[in-house]
Amino acid sequence: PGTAPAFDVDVVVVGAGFAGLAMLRELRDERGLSVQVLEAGDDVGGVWYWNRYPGARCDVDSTDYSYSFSSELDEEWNWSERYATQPEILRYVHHVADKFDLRSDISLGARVVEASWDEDSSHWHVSCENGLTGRGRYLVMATGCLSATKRPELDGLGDFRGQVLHTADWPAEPVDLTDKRVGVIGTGSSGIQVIPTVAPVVDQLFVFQRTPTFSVPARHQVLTDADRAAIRAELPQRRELLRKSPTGLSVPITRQSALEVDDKERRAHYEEYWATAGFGFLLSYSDLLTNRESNDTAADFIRSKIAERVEDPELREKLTPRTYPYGAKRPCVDTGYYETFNRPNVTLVDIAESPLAKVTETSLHTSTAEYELDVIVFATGFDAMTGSLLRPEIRGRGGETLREHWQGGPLTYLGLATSGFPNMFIIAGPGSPSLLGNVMVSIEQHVDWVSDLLTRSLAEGTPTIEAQRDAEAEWVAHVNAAAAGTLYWEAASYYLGAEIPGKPRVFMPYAGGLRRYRRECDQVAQDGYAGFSRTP
Ligand code: NA7
Repeated sequence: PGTAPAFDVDVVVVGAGFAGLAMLRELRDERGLSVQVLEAGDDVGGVWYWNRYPGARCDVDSTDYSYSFSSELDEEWNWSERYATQPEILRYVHHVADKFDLRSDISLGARVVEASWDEDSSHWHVSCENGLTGRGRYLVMATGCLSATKRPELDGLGDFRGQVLHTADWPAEPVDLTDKRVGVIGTGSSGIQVIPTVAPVVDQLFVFQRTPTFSVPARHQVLTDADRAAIRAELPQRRELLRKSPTGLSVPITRQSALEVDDKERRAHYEEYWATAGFGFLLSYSDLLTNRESNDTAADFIRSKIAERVEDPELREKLTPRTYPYGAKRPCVDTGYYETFNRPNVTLVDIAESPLAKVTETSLHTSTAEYELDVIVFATGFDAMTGSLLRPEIRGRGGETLREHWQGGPLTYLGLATSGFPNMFIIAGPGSPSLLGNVMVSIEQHVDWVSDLLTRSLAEGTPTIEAQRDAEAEWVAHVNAAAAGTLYWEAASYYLGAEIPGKPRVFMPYAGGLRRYRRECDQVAQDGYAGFSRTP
């Protein structure tokens, strides 16, 4: 109270991850708008700043998981590996921030706790936990779809005398796990990366698994100069392909159903994808996510591979997913994950059978046993898609909070805006395809599209932009329809809000594909931004 606002800008961008940085550069350098970025972390990078756990890597090829806006940037940056590690991605982010002088418009350590739409001035008033306040005509939430961390409530956790860590909130200073007794809770993408990485270092590793995971070998490789030269030579075509693809991934797409071929041909086809595709294994046939019978063929193939990778039959059975279709939860890619359980110092604890019960000074207890530990690692993921948008208090027209507006599940128009919250835009939010493919391609589409909308509205003297309620309802229906015929409903996944007790069960990402999504957004723009009210 009493402090003068620290900023008064055209656009307040919340978050300095890949999305926030792209938004800042585009709006400031290409569109001439003033921008203030507010970032909770003490440095830029978003998810790649926080997820510093051992073994953290991107599941998408580094070439495809990079910005496409600057050929100079492409020329000077050399990715060293097919899948970049977290430190290398962070170096890339720093390089971008420095090269395009982005830091001058970013406040670090500024976690937004409140944003309110002021009807009289048609501005957003924004406050941060550290006392920083200011206003902007527009508010862009670039807070990430997997960034609000989630940790199960465990009785007695505060009494534990060892170290408690979360993969997505890993300390900046190195954590020495050498010869420690470590427990990892969670076997999603993060668990699957941290487990094989720390197993050779620690004394004992206990893996607390609730649901076994489908994972396909990542096929990680170090890139040679020749690889990089080949990638560069094809980069423009590759980028074009990504932009036109339904997933933003550079994996060949098959239009064939898994049921159109006989067993022998199918197995050969799966072997081919298994050998190279990584995450793209999911695209090996066109109907793996829409036809259970087709899905079963892929799931059986992966299960047969797990059987080859795990020696002990009982352990193998516990590690084999059987209760949900492959891909209905976000599929994982790994390097030596299943094989890690063949090590004598690694123990799998089935917490579906014996749930976690409590923590004491020395141990993590399940309902049937006690595990003495020095370190507990939560690899339990995030409050996906909506968590980072609902943690701050966002108040729109008439003081309605976003939490109130979304109490039955997120409502968006094109995944980019929500009615009653004028001049607020979301990057990679619910209702966008961002979580079902390469998020970088979604981010760049959102950034360009929203930037066009802002500059055009400002030029036309209609700076106040609001998604119409009926357009929002139609988009939500369209998002539901796109997911209707899929197998996504058959797993308790974060796509559906199943990761948080009490969260509304609605399918949040747009399953119609990035290509179709882009077409729909382009059509809306062509129709004079149909579905948005734009007023002086
Ligand atoms: P995920 O994929 O959401 O995985 C979280 C894991 O933690 C998963 O195995 C969960 O089991 C488990 N979990 C979550 N809550 C609990 C509780 N309360 N008790 C026991 N186990 C629990 O998060 P990640 O960080 O691995 O990956 C996130 C994204 O990063 C990933 O999708 C990629 O996009 C990169 P469950 O399956 O729910 O039974």
